[in-house]
Amino acid sequence: MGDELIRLAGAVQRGDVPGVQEWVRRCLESGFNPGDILQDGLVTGMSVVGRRFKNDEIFLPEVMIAARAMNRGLEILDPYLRGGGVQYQGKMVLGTVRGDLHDVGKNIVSILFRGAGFEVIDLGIDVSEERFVEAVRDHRPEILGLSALLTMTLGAMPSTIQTLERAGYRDGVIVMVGGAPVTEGFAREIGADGYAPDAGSAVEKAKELIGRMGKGKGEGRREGGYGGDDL
Ligand code: B1M
Repeated sequence: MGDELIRLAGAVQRGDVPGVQEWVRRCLESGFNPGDILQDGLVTGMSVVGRRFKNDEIFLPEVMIAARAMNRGLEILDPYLRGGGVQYQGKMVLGTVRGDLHDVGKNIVSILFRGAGFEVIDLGIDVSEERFVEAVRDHRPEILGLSALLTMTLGAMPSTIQTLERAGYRDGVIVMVGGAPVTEGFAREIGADGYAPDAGSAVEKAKELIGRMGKGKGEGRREGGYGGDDL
């Protein structure tokens, strides 16, 4: 790994916003691949933060500061992760579920989906079941993406799916779930359509599901389409 990437990972660990911004720029100038800058610089730095937090070597404020620095770095990297001239793939409504404030992974998902040709409506963090359903009603996305980082907030995933069902919008949208505590088995159990362990494979999974379900690229909605009652 290049010295610049090590410096970048170090700046994330220190929560050094100007340092992160400078090293992302320097890495880009040195010709590093944006995907490697994301993975080997920013994500590697955040993994160390996670490990140190788990071992009680650092505390919440430091973690929060590191996450902020990581997000500032992502903002710079964002345009470079969007390939030029990619084909439109469809629309995604995305958010971190109710009660959960973690957004770093969700932001990476957002960036990589946009980079792959999706229009992403990012609802942010702590998104209630009702807000997700309203966004599905208003934007008619092919994909609804739910992110959760806490075991405690996993329950908001099935309740979002149930709220979607009750409102009559479930059949019209592919529900994808992800985040560190989420597993393939959990996704199946709660009736989600897809799961991916990381943002890159989530993009591939979404394309596969859209292809399989005959959605996206103007092909129309899944059979049954959107019904939809008022919330
Ligand atoms: Co929190 N936190 N945190 N935290 N935090 C974790 C998640 C934890 C594992 C740390 C630990 O104890 N070891 C633990 C959860 C334990 C559990 O429930 N299993 C934890 C805890 C306990 C808490 C608090 C409860 C702490 C407290 O208050 N005592 C609290 C909860 C607040 C709340 O949400 N209500 C809390 C708070 C915070 C901060 C605010 C300080 C900060 C978040 C700031 C922010 O996000 N802006 C924070 C952070 C940063 C972390 C760790 C250190 C790092 C998370 C991260 O950004 N990872 C985390 C420890 C860890 O993960 N090792 C931890 C990097 C990111 C790139 O990975 O988010 O996994 P990740 O995303 C990946 C994949 O999961 C996947 O793709 C992404 C990129 O490839 N993915 C998807 C994510 N969403 C997807 C959706 C998809 C598909 C893939 O489809 C739709």
